[in-house]
Amino acid sequence: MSITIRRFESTAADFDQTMNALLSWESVSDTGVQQAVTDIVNAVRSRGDEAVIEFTNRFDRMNVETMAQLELNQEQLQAALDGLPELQRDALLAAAARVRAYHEHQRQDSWRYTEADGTVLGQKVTPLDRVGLYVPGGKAAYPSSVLMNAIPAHVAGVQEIVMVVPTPGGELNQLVLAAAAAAGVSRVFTIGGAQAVAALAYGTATVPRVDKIVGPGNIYVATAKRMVFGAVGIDMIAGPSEILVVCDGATNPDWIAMDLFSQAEHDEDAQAILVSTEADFLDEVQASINRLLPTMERQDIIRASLEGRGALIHASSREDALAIINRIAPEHLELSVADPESWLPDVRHAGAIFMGRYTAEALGDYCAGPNHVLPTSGTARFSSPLGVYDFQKRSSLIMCSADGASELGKVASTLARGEFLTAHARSAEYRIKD
Ligand code: HSO
Ligand code: ZN
Repeated sequence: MSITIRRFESTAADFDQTMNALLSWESVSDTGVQQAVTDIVNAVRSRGDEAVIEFTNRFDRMNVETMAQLELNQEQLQAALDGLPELQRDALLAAAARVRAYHEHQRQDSWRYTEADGTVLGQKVTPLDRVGLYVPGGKAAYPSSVLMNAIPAHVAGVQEIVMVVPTPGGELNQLVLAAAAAAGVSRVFTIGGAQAVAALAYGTATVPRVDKIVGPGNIYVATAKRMVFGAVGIDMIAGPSEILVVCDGATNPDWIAMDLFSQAEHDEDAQAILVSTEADFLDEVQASINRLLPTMERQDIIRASLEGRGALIHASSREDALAIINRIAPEHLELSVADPESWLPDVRHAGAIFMGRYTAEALGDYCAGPNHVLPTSGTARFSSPLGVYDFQKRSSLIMCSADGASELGKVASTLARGEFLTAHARSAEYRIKD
């Protein structure tokens, strides 16, 4: 049975509206969820561990009495890593090493300079003290995401990384625990949902209060993260995953079909779009899709994603293709073209740019090195991949010389008097030399 993916022409009169409709994505905000999460967050905030235990027993079908039963120790994490089949352990460690090496390049250093009057100015960079990492349970528990979230924090110099992961029915995911060991996670609690987010945000007798919470989660987790934002920092709230492949028509159509599938298989709401200046090539990829889909384990999800939100777009020119890229501001952009370097200067908005026919997004998802936590739903217009910089903060440094204080004092005093702030003016004036 063939699959129907919408086809569009960049020259169509209504192409703008078509794109708007294609890209519109409403994150569902449900008042029932909102209320449930408020109740959970408040309960954890006021009753701490006791509430965490209650919710965990109820939602994750557990039967524990103490928080000690909901914490894993380092030996358990190491045992998970040691217990993996060798091939899997080697792959995990190879990925961790590549991701670490890439992120080392992102570390920002403190800097300072001296003004002519001897005043020293600068910026001091400090890692966050403690970070919480949310890892979903069940089918969306990706060990690769543990690496991608924990390694940049570790590289930034964060001293304590506290991971939470629900274990519905008590089932532990050994690969997730192994990834935690490989990434340098400090503590792991087997709790999840809004209760875990609240415990990290406010702290309980057992769960330490963190400074920032990162990591993906379901609607309850996302709602809880939004709710505790302010008390703690949070990362972005991710929308469904997307890929935009741009191809000049000379890549094997099976490769392109599978690249589209690789995003589509994440979830029914994921979006996979192919743009090409060659109309015949779109036909070839459509044929590959029809032939390959029945061979896919997740064919139902892929079909729903491609039929619901996918598209094959014929661009009349390279300029049109570039305009589409920048309009979409995709999370992942594959430039499957002969000379990706020549396209790059005109690509303004994309979370990650995969250059050339060999660079499958899947390689970036796991092990190329860059982070796979990327801005979704067009937010690449103003935001960046998760990185070391998300776990470092900056303090300004000002150290005035006597001469500097005297000169700056005159400027500050004049401006302060303009604002009728006399104490500011006099504080500055005390330091003016006669
Ligand atoms: N493509 C996903 C990341 C991922 N893929 C994890 C496989 N595992 C979002 O960027
Ligand atoms: Zn992926």
